[in-house]
Amino acid sequence: MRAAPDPPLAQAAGLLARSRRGLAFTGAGVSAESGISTFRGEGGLWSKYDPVQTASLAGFLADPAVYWRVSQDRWQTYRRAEPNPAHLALAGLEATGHLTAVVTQNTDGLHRRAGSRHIVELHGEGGRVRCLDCGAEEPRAEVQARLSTELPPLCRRCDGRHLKPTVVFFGEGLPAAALSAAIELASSCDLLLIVGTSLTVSPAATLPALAVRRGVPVVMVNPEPTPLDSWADAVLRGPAGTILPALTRLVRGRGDSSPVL
Ligand code: BJW
Ligand code: ZN
Repeated sequence: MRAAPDPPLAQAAGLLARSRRGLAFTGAGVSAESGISTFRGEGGLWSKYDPVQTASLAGFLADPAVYWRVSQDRWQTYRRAEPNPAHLALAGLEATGHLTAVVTQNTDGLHRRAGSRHIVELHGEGGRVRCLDCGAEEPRAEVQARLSTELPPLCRRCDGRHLKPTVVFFGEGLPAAALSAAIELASSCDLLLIVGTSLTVSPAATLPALAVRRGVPVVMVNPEPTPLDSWADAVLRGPAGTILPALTRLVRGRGDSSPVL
């Protein structure tokens, strides 16, 4: 006899099955099972490196080489990483019409590689580098290739030391178009699926309130407690790579263990 599904999982599946404008909001935890470390918590990037030096505009301007030393390795990890079952499940839920978009704080590009189509990248994307002095842009891959001999890398146009990936640091504004798209989506969704974020960084962390205050159902997927758990209609405590495929199977009305995609 097949075991009855876990009640929060079944509840979340029911909510998702009924939604027509579901929105996923993701953070570093969705990529943890792809081998990319999160920022906070045990084993997180900032248990090893100072966030002021490696993720703030002030720290970067003070000494770009410190940032690039850390970023050199992290970029290699991004390049080697593959989308995991959580990314694939979200792409599948979009393809079947249960989600309309993914708003992500991640800069690793894995949602796109998994097949999600409507993606809003709130904290920019890691694939390009821009000179803060003259505005010249080049692909990250080209800058990465010269890091072994040039640290910090220098701008090819103005020779300046302030080449910075187009990811958003503390103290920088978010890309205006992405922020307004995210606000619009969070203000019009009929379900919010929050996955793998500690909800500690603003303004991203304020987006769920736009759904919560309209009484829209919230499903939380995270192995650890978050500040919004008490507002969630279903809290699914566990790794996204296990929970989201299981959720997808239930949404599709197949309570078995066949592959999601
Ligand atoms: C799993 C899992 C598994 C693990 N499955 N889950 C004081 C009060 C309030 C705000 C401020 C303040 N002082 C300053 C601010 C503003 C500041 C801010 O919010 N600071 C707070 C931290 C205090 N914000 C900013 O500066 C933002 N800009 C801004 O406000 O601009 C104003 C402005 C306007 C005009 C001109 C100038 C300024 C910018 C924020 C940029 C954030 N950038 C970073 C670095 C990007 C670099 C890169 O990607 O390379 O973005 S910081 C870092 O945190 C990164 C992330 O996107 C972001 C969010 O983290 P996330 O995704 O939640 O990850 P974690 O590690 O925190 O959590 C992972 C979660 O996954 C955990 O819950 C785990 O349990 C879970 N998990 N395994 C599912 N298998
Ligand atoms: Zn330049």
